[in-house]
Amino acid sequence: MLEFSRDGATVTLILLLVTVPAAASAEEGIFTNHFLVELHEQAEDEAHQLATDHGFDSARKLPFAQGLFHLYPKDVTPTRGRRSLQHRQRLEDDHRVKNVFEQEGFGRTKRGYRDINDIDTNMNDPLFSKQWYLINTGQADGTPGLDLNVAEAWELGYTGRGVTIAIMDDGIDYLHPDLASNYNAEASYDFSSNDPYPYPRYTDDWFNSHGTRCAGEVSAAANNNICGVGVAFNSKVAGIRMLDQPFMTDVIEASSISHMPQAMADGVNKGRGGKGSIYVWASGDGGSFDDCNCDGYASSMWTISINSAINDGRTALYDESCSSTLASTFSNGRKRNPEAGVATTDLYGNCTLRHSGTSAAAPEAAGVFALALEANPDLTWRDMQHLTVLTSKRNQLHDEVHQWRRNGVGLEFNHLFGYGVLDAGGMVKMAKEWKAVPERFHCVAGSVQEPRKIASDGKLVLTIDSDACQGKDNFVRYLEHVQAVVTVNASRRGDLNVNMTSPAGTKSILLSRRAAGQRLQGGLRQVAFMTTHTWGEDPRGTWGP
Ligand SMILES: *[C@@H]1O[C@H](CO)[C@@H](O)[C@H](O)[C@H]1NC(C)=O
Ligand SMILES: *[C@@H]1O[C@H](CO)[C@@H](O)[C@H](O)[C@H]1NC(C)=O
Ligand SMILES: CC(=O)N[C@H]1CO[C@H](CO)[C@@H](O)[C@@H]1O
Ligand SMILES: [Ca+2]
Ligand SMILES: [Ca+2]
Repeated sequence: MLEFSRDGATVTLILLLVTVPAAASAEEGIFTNHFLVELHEQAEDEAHQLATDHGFDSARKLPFAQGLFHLYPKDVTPTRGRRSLQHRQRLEDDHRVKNVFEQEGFGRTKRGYRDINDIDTNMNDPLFSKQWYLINTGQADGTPGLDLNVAEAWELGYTGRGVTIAIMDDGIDYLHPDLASNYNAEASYDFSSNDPYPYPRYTDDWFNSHGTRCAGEVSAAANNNICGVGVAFNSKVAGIRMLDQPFMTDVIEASSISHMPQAMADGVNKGRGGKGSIYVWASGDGGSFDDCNCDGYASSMWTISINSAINDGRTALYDESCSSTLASTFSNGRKRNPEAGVATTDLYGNCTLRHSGTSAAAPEAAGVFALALEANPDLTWRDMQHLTVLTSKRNQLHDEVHQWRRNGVGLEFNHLFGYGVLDAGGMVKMAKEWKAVPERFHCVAGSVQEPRKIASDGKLVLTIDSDACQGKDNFVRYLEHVQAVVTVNASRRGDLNVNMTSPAGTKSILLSRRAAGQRLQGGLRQVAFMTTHTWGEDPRGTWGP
């Protein structure tokens, strides 16, 4: 079955199964000026008038956000920079407009190549200027402007106050002078040794430094002359020690995940007084031969799965790609520049410049979400995903394999980076005004149950016509997540490639052919593959390969 969810939804299936390797293409996507504009009035005719007045072709109302419209450009000639700046300015000056959110992110050049010293928050922390992922001025051979845009959120007064982020990892050095003041002991626990003190176990090689490094990215204190500054430097951080054992047991994993709230789906529904715990997951470090849709946590609807980019906008060599990734943050640089890593706190009161991996990227996202939660504590786990989809940006991210595309409601996405790099400033601004999305519905869109054979050319095409449960209580008007539940008999599952195209024409690669899978014998039984690419689309119509 293929399932979607949102104002209802779960559809089912399509599948194109191929045993032929996919050829990589390295085409450049087209850059056009698309804007999300928030109007004071909800009226659609006013939005169309606005579009016409400013030389856009049309405006489309986004079904899941009040007063938000997508303005489409008239021509599709690739353009960059200047024109978009003028457009933005003119839109911002229009009395009908409340807010402008530029999709590609080049609007941020407006901010200019701001000198780190210009920022009001004049940090005295010695590693602050090396934290290019916070403010990228081109340090360590990086691309200026390619960062989390935290400065804008900080300037608006959001620093994570009142929000606790739990790091589920190998423990936290909670005595670290840059972490101690932000440590939330009550929310912390050690599931590896069953006590309330998740201090990392000592090894000669400092192997258990990971959680401490992640904690600093989120919550390292600001302006204390120690190490650097966390994304949400006034947030609290809790340690959940669970990763330091020879093997992970289901019990440890389930109880760690549900610490404070309950097991993951449960936590999503019941955590934070019903608003839902927000789980951030790293897409994985398996590299291009792995597919993160095969990681049950990354591909879960309940987690926000985050991939990583390096400091010049390229993919990291260890990045996996998949259709369930929602957005991206940053890990280290690819060049051997000793300062291109992620600067953060390290074990025993030390600092490091060398943290890396997609698991270095996920905590940055958690920090950005903490800023958004401070701006609007009422955000549900679904609101957070909507905000991520709407405000993340392509910026200068570059994927040599997969093109950037637009889905049926005009949102730009990429198979590896999701909807792009998180933009903390954009996120807190939208969060502040955000009205909770309506109730979530779940609809089984249809299914193909009788066994079908993959043809001799290695392909099988399945289609499903769906009414998205129209006429029923669970009618899905627009999509959030879509899941395809697939069962395939095969001798090697690594040979399988499953693609799916939505009625609006958005293509998702649900499973790519993987070298890593070559070893894997057997097929797939009831595996749920998820895509986020069709976010906001009307699910009615034909789902195909
Ligand atoms: C699936 O999509 C990918 C990326 O567009 C493409 O390379 C591959 O050929 C597709 N597979 C099939 C069977 O069409
Ligand atoms: C697929 O594999 C399962 C388990 O090996 C087997 O029971 C089933 O009969 C197979 N189905 C087909 C259509 O070959
Ligand atoms: C590698 C490194 O910097 N180690 C230092 C960590 O902190 C301890 C205690 O402050 C120092 O003694 C180490 O030299
Ligand atoms: Ca302990
Ligand atoms: Ca500090």
